[in-house]
Amino acid sequence: MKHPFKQPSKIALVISIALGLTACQQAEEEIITSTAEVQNTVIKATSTIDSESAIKFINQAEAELAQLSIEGARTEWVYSNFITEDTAALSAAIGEKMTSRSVSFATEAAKYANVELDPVNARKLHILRSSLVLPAPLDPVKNAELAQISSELNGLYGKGKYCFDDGRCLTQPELSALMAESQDPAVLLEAWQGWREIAKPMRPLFEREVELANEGARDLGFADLSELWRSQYDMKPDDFSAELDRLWGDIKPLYDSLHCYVRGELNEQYGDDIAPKQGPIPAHLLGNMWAQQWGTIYNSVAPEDADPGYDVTALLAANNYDEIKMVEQAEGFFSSLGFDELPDTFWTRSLFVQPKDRDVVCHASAWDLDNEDDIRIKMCIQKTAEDFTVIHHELGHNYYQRAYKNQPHLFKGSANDGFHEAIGDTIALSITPSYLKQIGLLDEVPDASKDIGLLLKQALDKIAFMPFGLMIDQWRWKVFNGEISPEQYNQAWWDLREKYQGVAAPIARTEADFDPGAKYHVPGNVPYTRYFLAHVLQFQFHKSLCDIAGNEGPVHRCSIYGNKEAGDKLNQMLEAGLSQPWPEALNIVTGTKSMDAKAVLDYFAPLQVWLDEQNKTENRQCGW
Ligand code: X8Z
Ligand code: ZN
Repeated sequence: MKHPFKQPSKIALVISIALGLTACQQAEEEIITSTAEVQNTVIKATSTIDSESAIKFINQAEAELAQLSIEGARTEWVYSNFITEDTAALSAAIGEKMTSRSVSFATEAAKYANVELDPVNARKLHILRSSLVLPAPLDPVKNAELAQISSELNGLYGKGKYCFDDGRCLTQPELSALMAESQDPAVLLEAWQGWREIAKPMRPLFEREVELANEGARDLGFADLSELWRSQYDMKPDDFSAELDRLWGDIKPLYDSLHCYVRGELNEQYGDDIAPKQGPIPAHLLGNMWAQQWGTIYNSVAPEDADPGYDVTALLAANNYDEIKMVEQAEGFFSSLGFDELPDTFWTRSLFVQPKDRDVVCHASAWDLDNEDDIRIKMCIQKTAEDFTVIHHELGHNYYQRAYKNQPHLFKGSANDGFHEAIGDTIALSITPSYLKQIGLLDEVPDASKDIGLLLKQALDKIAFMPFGLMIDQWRWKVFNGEISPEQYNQAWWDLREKYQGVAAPIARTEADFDPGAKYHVPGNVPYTRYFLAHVLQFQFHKSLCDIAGNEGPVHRCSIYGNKEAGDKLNQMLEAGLSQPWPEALNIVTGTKSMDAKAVLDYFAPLQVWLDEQNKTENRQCGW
């Protein structure tokens, strides 16, 4: 659901940029500026290009960013919690300021590119230069226009609702709940189509946003915004793209087997007219507004003989879990690993329940308001298994933020943005039956014969997500570099949805639609590849932490709950923040410096065998 890592309000979007931090985190979006005086000083002071002036510039920029990040975070927090014309204007104003300062620092940083510096300052310089995700052109009029557009796009998403004929107007989380619960294809189709209406007015704004941000990226010496986004991974941009292809190539056979199985089951449930046996799966039948995670249709596709027979949503209800109790339980997991409890202000300042009386950005996010201890989440929690996992996801951001709080400001971030997204998910992989029993939610741990059901449930969320996690930025990068023109936005979107996910729009779409805008991270300008990376990394982390915890059984049954050694190791990586290239951070927990899909494939190996057997027995023709 929601993002932000800080989530993304517009400001955040604009700024996160600057610091390379992760999208979901508020704090990361930095800010800059405060007085015109300071701004001028920075530029003038650096007219001599030597290491001494470079270091002086870096220190000055870092100090200013640290100061401004707090102003920006507060403004964005208020905007996302109270979307009105006034808070939108404040958000646009701070976005404009932050972007102008970030761009100024990035421009200045480029001048020192050839100066020899110690590794710490060289890294800080690179961060200053390449961490923007929405760079504005140097022209202040264009900067103001970009800030305005970015704010407006966020507002359109946050305020989005669809009204049914009977007068019920549903917000995004409410429509998502409907998509997860209903099995009536007509209702699913209406919710699917209705939500996408909110995105139509975004199209001209998005088009102009791309134009301006591309110009900003070029002003900074990048070919386009795609190159800038891909330059944030301690490797050459094209090598990063190749790395993604490599990882996806390893995972695709498992995805294909899952796709084949699910398509066959849906065909049995809905029949040939609604869910054909061949070709891409209609996107409204997968239990999720974007067909990105399919766990909510588990009951429809579960194996009769291996269903573990429990459902976390039902267990939460049966045990009277409300939104706060869900968050407390997630906090308890981190505490069991040795992390300090969340501060009182987390509980008093976070948003856990969707307010009835105002528009808020409901997409879940985690925030760090003061770069120290004022960490919070903002989430319209639904009392479901899915949101129980998302709570762990968000807290992962908060614990990361707090762990790196003693780093210099420019290193207050994750090793790369995929790391920020992976921490809470790693913890959530430990929500196993034995953990549920330990915390009193489950009476009996299902025996090993039920493992296929458990693995299938997990794969419906994790494996189904992977091509989606990849395709969003495959689309955006092509939009940024001009391979996809505005006249092709929607068609190209669906071409990629089909290519990667094997899903199709359930009704004809045209260029009057702007379906990418119906996904939070597009109007929010939050890079999305981070989630694909996180889905690989979390399995590597889980496996390594389970090894540290002395796990000897199958890794899908391992829970690191209560293991301080695993917690310690994890904390070491979190504390390092962005201070080292990500392979070094990865090495701390896993003892390896490369991302590798093997941990994913090993985890799901028994499922892959089972899926292939099922598909063979049913004589299914896989592929689309
Ligand atoms: O946006 C998020 C998080 C906040 S960073 C809730 N996620 C993505 C999404 O909802 O699309 C987590 C998984 C993918
Ligand atoms: Zn996140």
